[in-house]
Amino acid sequence: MTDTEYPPISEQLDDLESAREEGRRKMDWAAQHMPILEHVREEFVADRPFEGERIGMAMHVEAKTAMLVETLAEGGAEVAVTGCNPLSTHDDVSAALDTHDNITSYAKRGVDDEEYYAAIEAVIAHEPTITVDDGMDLVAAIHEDYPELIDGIVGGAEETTTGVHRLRAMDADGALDYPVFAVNDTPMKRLFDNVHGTGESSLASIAMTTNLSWAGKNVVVAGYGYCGKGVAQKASGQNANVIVTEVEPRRALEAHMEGYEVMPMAEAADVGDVFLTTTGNRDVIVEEHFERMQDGVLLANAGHFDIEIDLDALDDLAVDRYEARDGVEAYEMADGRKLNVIAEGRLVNLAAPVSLGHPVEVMDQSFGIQAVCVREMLENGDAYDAGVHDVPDELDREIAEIKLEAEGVAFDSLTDTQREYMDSWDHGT
Ligand code: RBV
Repeated sequence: MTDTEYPPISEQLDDLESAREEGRRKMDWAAQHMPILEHVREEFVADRPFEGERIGMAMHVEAKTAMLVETLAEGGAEVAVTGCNPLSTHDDVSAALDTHDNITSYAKRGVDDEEYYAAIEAVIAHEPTITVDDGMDLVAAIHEDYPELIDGIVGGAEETTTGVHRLRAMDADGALDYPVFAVNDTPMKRLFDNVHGTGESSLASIAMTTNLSWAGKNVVVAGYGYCGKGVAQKASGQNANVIVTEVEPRRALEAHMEGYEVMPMAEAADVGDVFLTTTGNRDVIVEEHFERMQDGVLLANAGHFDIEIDLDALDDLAVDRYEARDGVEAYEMADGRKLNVIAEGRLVNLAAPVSLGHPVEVMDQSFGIQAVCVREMLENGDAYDAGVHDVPDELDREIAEIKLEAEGVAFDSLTDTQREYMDSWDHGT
């Protein structure tokens, strides 16, 4: 392994022993609710499929992610990991991971931009043969600054919608020089993590941060993709009145047909009590909207990057600004209205002080897919050209079947006659 200037977490904490203990306690809890990773881990411990490989990771370093990191390390890999958001790391978990012989963790909460990228460079200095990203920062840094490493990279896997979007743009430009699995897009990830995970954890984080109720509120959900659908569904389940904003006509219609009010943000700004962005795009809530909002509104973002709410414009409008509670910044307007921003407009389910990320069960699914994608890339890397690849359907099914078995849910299988019927085209009326 190469030495780097940026120190691992173990060299950055004062009370290392108690941090490690607490981190391990959090991981033990997560592990008890992650049957998929447990199953995959047993297989990896027996087969050691990653012997001699170096895996570089940039993810939200907390207890569930730690179980993925350990699972890969137990499969024989040397793993170097850092965060993918300056506020989502749990330092104690990072410290617990760093004790493992095969793992170096650089993740630390509250880093500034410079430290964030220095930690990414420290991971890259391990010269990974596989990358696992959440948001594509690792792939981007390797392509921009260390292209000489690309020849040695078998492939990668990407966790989130924003990362896959960036990768597809890069691929379309002919600029992506190794194969990457779009883990986000596979059913076992997208239909559960994006919908239920984002829905539950975003609302839980906002409720815990503010101690305010959902019932009776006008909740404006910007974007009706999988994340927006989950947020809308769960807010509705908490007795909020949900308003959806969209730019895509089919999605706007879908939201309308599913019983939500649909209107432009300029109108929603007048009536919303809580605003939650899930679009993945920038400038979703901007000055003209801030000017129309009611006193006391809550503003939060559940998209990967902190670009959806224009905080610079809000800051310019504000005559005063103060921390109203842990994780809540109040911006006071000239007319006395206060607009409350949660978690600095960063991914609210991971970046607020009380946030814990998605529930354990959904991350077990997402990370189960990650683990078998890494295995697939190493076993069959030659089959994948440079570019973005769908997760092979049999891997998605493999994870679904492990989960169903763990849940004790039995399901039917096709008879030979049914299979033959489905495969043929000559059965008419
Ligand atoms: N996510 N990770 C967690 N480790 O607690 N919670 C959510 C965690 C992932 C999720 O898969 C989503 O695609 C991504 O974070 C957004 O950065």
